[in-house]
Amino acid sequence: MMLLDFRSDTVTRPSPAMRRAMAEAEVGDDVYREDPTVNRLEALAAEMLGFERAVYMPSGTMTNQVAVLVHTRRGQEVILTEGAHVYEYEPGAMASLAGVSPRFVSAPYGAPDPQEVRRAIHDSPHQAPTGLIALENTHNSAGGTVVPLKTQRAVQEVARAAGLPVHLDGARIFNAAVALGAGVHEVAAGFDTVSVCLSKGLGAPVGSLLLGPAGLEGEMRRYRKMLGGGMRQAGVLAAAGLIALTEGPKTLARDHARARELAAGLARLGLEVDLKSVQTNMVFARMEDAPGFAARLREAGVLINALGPGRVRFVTHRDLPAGAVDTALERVARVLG
Ligand code: TLP
Repeated sequence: MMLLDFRSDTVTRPSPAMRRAMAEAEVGDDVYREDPTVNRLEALAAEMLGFERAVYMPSGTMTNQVAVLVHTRRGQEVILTEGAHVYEYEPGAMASLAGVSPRFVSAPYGAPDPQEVRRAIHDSPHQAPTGLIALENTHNSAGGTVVPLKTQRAVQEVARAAGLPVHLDGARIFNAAVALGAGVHEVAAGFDTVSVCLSKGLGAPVGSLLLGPAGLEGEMRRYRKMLGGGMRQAGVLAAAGLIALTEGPKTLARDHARARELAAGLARLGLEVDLKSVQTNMVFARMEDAPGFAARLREAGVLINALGPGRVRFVTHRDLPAGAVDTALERVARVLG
């Protein structure tokens, strides 16, 4: 029986073209800025996303945390949307590395009310001062939902008025752009820094980029080195990243269509799926014993993740074989008895 892996789009393996590019990559010592392939990847990403600079790092956790480090001082607060990856799934890094705490605002489908963001800003001697505001697009724990550009702009205006920087966790910014029918530079516009992952739906084996202004580049590189992300001959990885950046976005619309099909099928089988939240490549279902269901489904040949006790997540991606959605639905039906 062929296992179908819906746990995440991070499970994708490098394509044959990536493997070839990796084998043939021109390399140098990237800590000296001498890796030509990394330099090309950073220049291309900066151009595509409309930023002065991009810095290549091993993971989206590192790009997010370096952003927190460059924007904040110890003791400050970071305003985040509820469920934000930068706090919920980055093992306490914000507190432990930057010494900052989160202040959550509610965010239906990942989009906060800009006025609530404004009210969450602190600037008094009695409270932790706000140092940063961050959005996430697409918003993972809200369902892989797309934050409208209008909401992003309104939050950016609130931030500007208060003199605060705004970061975007754009791990899946290309999924957001495809779903919005917008250019990726439009989704990235107006933020001080943006984190973009190459190793999710775009298919690279490793790597993320932190985009920002030239004035922050030195700090971004210093914190990357401090956290152990100075990678030397990283061109072997960046070569796959270049293909991910140029070719990867082309298959995302298909991933989204498959997620919609899967969601409709799961709903037909009686699972509690909020179809309105199925906007990109994720499908969440609520249930009583999520870990138990995930374990039984694994026995039947479908891998998924339980996110907490009451929710499971299915993620579609480029490495799912033809017919994967139908087969997965058959196996789910069998498990449901
Ligand atoms: N998310 C992973 C898990 O950590 C949940 C996944 O399988 O979805 N931002 C967002 C919005 C993410 O979803 C992720 C990864 C990251 C940042 C971190 O990226 P990595 O895994 O490269 O550190």
